[in-house]
Amino acid sequence: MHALQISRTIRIAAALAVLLPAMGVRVLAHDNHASYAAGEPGDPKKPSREIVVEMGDRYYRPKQLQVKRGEQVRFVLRNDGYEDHEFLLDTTEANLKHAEAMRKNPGMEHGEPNGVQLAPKKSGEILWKFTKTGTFEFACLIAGHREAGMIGTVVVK
Ligand SMILES: [Cu+2]
Repeated sequence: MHALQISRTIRIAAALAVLLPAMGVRVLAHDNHASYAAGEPGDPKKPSREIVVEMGDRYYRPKQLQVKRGEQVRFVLRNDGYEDHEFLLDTTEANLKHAEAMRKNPGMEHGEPNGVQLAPKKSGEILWKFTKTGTFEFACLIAGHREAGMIGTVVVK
């Protein structure tokens, strides 16, 4: 493709990325979430196990978790760092794809039930039901953070 066409395509994609979510449409990096790889959003009426994950500047604690298939988990996330951080629960492939989309579109916001972004000293929750066995990943996809160690795993047995 011609360089001018490429830059035009990127501009159109960026404009759509801003407009479509406002209309309630999932686009770009989010269209691969039609069914969530790591399970499904939890049901607040059902019991859940609480797991507290502390987020600091470029780390999670704990960074390795084990759950049983079918288990519902209430993740309580606390950002104890001095920077914004996020927690996105997915497969490694999906997180890498998502990170790439964020590099192209800095400031991109997430509205997915499998993730939360937190300002310093804030906390948040995710209610998640693990319906599939396997190894999943939680990561912070703000540029450079995952690479610097903001990554952890959930093993579902
Ligand atoms: Cu981070």
